[in-house]
Amino acid sequence: MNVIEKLATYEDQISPGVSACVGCNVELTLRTCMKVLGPNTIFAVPPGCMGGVGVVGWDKESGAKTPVFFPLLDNVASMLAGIKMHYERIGRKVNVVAFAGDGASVDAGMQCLSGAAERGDKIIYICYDNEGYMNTGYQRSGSTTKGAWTSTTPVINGHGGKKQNKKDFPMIMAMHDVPYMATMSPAYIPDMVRKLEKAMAVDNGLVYLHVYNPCVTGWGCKSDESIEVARLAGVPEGVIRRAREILAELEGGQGVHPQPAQAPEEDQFSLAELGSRAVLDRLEQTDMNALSPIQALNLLDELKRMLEG
Ligand SMILES: Cc1ncc(C[n+]2csc(CCOP(=O)(O)OP(=O)(O)O)c2C)c(N)n1
Ligand code: SF4
Repeated sequence: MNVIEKLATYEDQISPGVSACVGCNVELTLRTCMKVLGPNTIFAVPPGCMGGVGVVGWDKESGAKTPVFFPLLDNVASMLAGIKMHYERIGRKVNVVAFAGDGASVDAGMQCLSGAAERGDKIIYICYDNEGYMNTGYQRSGSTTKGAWTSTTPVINGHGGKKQNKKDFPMIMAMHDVPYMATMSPAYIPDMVRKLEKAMAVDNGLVYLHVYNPCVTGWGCKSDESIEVARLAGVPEGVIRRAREILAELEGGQGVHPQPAQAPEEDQFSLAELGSRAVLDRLEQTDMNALSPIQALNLLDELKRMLEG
């Protein structure tokens, strides 16, 4: 059975009919994560889109089949750390999970998340990164990309946008020496499922999972482009290959072994480029003002022959 077939056998833990925008891939991510995490899970969703669309409940009815908390924007990790400690104390193994936006994670809740990571609290923290405070009107966050339009970083006639770089939060969390950190994308669901399974097996500290979730409404894409836009954020195959090698080395506990620097491909001249380089050298050596018309014509002919090889 492949990963997608296996996923289809898991029960949806989120109520049907939450009111996320049509095509919202954060909802897809949440449903996928909760399917894999399963019923033995307690989770928290702070204020933000997923809280706002009803996952934390409406009118005293729960929006999920497993217990769900609605913490503050800035105390998600510390609240869950307390819940996990309680279950550890009574000897019950349960997944304690955060599903929080980038505003709640990389900005407002960073202090308590950093503390939980450093203490080694055994929670799974999932940050859905839609690169802004979307639920309150698409304001910029520390995770918004440089140059991007948001309602607080307008772009007018091609100028403006966010001035600062995106905070590299997955790396910041990895530097906390957590036992497992991974990035995920709704465009690669089998990869997401494997990483969640790995996360559930960790029992010696905080797991941090960072999901890249384009926001169809805030980014102004069509609802049927949601996954395509997430896929466009991918990096070249060579980078992914090297990242896998580094990951395997880190997971093997041996540290990273830098590779000898390889000549960038641009340094490999093609024959045509060598020809044009010789042409450039020839032109540099020539004093154009000293040429008669016939000499100039002869030079043109010579350069043409050089380029033709
Ligand atoms: C301390 C605090 N400041 C502001 C708010 C108002 N607020 C509610 S939801 C939200 C946006 C959260 O953004 P993010 O965590 O990125 O989630 P998203 O809306 O993108 O899903 C804000 C600012 C709040 N609830 N608490
Ligand atoms: S605003 Fe964006 S993240 Fe929020 S529900 Fe709509 S599409 Fe999803």
